[in-house]
Amino acid sequence: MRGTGPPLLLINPWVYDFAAYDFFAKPLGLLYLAGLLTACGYEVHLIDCLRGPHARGGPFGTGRYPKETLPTPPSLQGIPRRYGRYGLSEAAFKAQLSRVPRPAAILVTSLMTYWYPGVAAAIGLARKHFPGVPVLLGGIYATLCPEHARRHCYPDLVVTGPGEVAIFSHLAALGLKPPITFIPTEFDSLPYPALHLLPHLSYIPILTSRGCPFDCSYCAAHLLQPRYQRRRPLGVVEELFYWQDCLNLEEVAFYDDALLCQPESHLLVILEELARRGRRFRFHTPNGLHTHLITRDVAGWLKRANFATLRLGVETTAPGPERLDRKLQEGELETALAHLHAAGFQKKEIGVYLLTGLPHQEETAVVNSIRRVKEMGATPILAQYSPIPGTALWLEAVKCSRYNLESDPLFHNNSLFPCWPRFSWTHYTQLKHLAGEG
Ligand code: B12
Ligand code: SF4
Repeated sequence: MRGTGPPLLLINPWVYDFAAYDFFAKPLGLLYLAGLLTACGYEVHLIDCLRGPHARGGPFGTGRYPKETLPTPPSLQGIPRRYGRYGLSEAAFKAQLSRVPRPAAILVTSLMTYWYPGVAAAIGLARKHFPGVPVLLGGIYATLCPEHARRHCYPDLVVTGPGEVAIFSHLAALGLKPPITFIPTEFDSLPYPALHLLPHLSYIPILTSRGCPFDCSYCAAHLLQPRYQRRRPLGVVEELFYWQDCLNLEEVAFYDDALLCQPESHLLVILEELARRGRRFRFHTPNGLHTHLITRDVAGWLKRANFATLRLGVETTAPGPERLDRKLQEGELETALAHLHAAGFQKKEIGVYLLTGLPHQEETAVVNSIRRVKEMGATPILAQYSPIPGTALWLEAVKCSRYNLESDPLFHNNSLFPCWPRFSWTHYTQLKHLAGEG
């Protein structure tokens, strides 16, 4: 939909990394802004550097991004992996820029802190193509490392935190007032994210809540979304119907940090209403679910509603005070898995994220967790720890890292295992084999 207001160009930049895969990864924050700005009458254009269709398709609409190998940054020399740019070729990006009318402002999003070279590259090229157009940078990297973003990506402005209210004052300061004034105060009052702007979308990314009531020491959720807010469950159902009708999609990926909180008044209401109205979707929870909230009732509903990719957020199976998460007590994983099995889920359908690479974590603890998860009839999946500035664990991470974490977000890359002093790829490959991933 074209607005009559000032034209804006929104950009989802490339990923620069050793590895990246579209495992239900879409720029939902930027799409929320696109939906809102469109509703306020701006003329919104989007360039998604990670747009599909992907070269090699995976299950349920996931897939591999095209990759162009690039020289490994000097500070990461010696890593036996190919560094590169994932997504559109530079030529394709430039071609897209030339198809867009000169915008009044460029809005760039950012995700992982260590992907900032992709942000800097996209901003550099966009600036060259549209000299003099102001560039606003927001998103996760911008929020977690605003100073670094200013110094290394050269936007005109770094915007931190949720963008829905802030964006209007920044655009107004540039003289770009919206034709329609609408300041959303609640999550429920937001227009839908502009999913239709993504070409070749193969699944619906959806948020039913923002933020998380827990506070695990390695996690940045409370820095990014300080307020825990849930949507009206029936509003979520309407959105799912809307996108299924518009885009003819069945796959749905939940992006919530805390999807299972108070399930009787939230997720179960959504699933019951979908069942009542006879619509079929297939659900995926690439972000881990809170294991201790999986009751018999919840497990039954997850099965009936057709959840195909289940991921449980578990740091370690070891009990004790040294746990860093604040969300799982002894015996709770066993109970949750028993409910999931009783509901009919198979071992291969239940992925248990085990966090590896934490400060002071012994490899033997990971080995034990892998074995324990397998014994319990689930599939261990290794999730590598990425140190994040501002989190409770950050200072400890800085102290014990092999890298100078404070000097460059490139060192936050989870593939480096920056906080394991004796990390070796051979050991890690053995762990992956043990987990059955290798
Ligand atoms: C959903 C999610 C995923 C999804 C998909 C992510 C994607 N889009 O690609 C999946 C499950 C695939 C995923 C995977 C991973 N994730 Co993740 N993920 C998230 C999560 C929970 C939500 C992100 C999101 O979509 N939020 C919803 C939208 C609405 O919010 P938003 O993007 O922040 O946008 C708002 C603002 O930032 C702002 N904004 C955004 N853009 C712009 C632009 C402008 C101009 C302005 C003004 C404002 C603005 O306004 C938006 C609306 O309010 C965050 C935690 C969190 N709570 O944010 C972690 C998080 C981003 N993930 C993280 C990590 C570590 C990972 C993994 C490495 C996990 C692992 N160990 O294996 C992997 C790696 C992914 C990969 N592809 O390689 C870390 C980041 C670490 C870092 N160093 O940066 C986070 C912060 C979680 C944490 N540990 O604290 N993730
Ligand atoms: S429960 Fe999950 S989202 Fe919430 S603080 Fe802990 S790790 Fe972060």
